[in-house]
Amino acid sequence: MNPIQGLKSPFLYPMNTDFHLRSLSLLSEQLTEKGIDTFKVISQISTFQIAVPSWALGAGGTRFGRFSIGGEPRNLEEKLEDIGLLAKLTKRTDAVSLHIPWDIPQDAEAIKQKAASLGIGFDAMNSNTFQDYGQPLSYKMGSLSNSDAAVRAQAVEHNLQVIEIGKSLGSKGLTVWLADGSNFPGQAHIRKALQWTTDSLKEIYGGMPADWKLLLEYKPYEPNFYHTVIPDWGTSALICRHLGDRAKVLVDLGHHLPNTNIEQIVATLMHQNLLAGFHFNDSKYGDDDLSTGSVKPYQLFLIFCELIGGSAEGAQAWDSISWMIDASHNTKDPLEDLIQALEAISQAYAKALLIDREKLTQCQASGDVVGAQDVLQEAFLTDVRPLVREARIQSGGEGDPLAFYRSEKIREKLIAKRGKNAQASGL
Ligand SMILES: [Mn+2]
Repeated sequence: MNPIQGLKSPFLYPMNTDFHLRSLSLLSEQLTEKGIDTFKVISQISTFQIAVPSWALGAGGTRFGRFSIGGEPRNLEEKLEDIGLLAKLTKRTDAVSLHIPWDIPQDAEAIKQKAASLGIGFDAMNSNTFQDYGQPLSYKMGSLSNSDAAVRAQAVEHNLQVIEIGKSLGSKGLTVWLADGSNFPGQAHIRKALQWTTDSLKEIYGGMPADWKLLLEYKPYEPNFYHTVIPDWGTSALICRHLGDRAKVLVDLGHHLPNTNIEQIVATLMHQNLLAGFHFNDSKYGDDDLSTGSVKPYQLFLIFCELIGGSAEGAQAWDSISWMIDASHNTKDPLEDLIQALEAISQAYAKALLIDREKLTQCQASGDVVGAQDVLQEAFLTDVRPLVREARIQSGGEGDPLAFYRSEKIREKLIAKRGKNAQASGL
């Protein structure tokens, strides 16, 4: 019997319903034959939510220039409205990650209410000590690692303020990414810089409420090109060990040297219960901040293999991991790009859910290399789009969010409302 017979999807927007139901039906039959529960997979995809940062709604630009997209949000309220729209169409996001000082709420209670009315909560807060933004002392020579104790104190104080703002909004985490490092050999005392950073982070960690976590991001280079104080997951993990259980390592997919085995990093961190979460993006060379899944979808799939395996085997709880998109939009409409990214992440997750774990374990135990690769490929090559679509529809989202966005001319409407040269704060 067709396991999805009788299932009627309440499409909000006209699309090829018949095609969708036939695809879903066929896929469901194939999965049932493999012993996979289609409904369970759909419900797992449905509950998976990825936060969107407040800086992702406008055109990012590069150091060579910035090209306006038009109709970009002009303030925090409009950023929330854009994320609210994404939430409504995709049902894959339910939280915003705020960047301070770019998005300091003037009236925290009003912002909290506005977000709630749009179905949005507040994910981890992001502090910023990588630029001078009107504060008394400059971060040109570093912030938490600065050789001047007064600068370090100022940077610590900023982070403590970010925690206070986050508390007023209901956030439960602080993400710290440092640009600290040096451009030339001899410029910085490498050991002292690491110690100062650790000491500064201890003060920040001590200022967090007991139910908060600290997400410590690493990056090998840029904006500093000779040395970065927290260049890799290992250094981040070392510092976290000095801070406490609620400090964990944040993996930004673009923050690795080319060809780094990121799925191995994920597995290792989970093994130590040290994985804080993700900043999803994709890259060809470095911190390109391209749309997730646009360049290396197989890598993203392999990362989810480790995540699902690690959580199923009890290495680290799935719910303890934070999910966020961190991409920059230079050529695409940010909302269209975010729709694509949310879709790509959902697909990678869905494919990884289809892996025959038992068979994979057998292959690993018996040294069947060909078989192991085949197990992974079998899952990866499955077209899971009907599952992702059905999950979205069942949650009340659009069957085809991108088509809806385009046919409803949403960008044109935003330009009419906000103007052609509207610009988001901080970009
Ligand atoms: Mn990041």
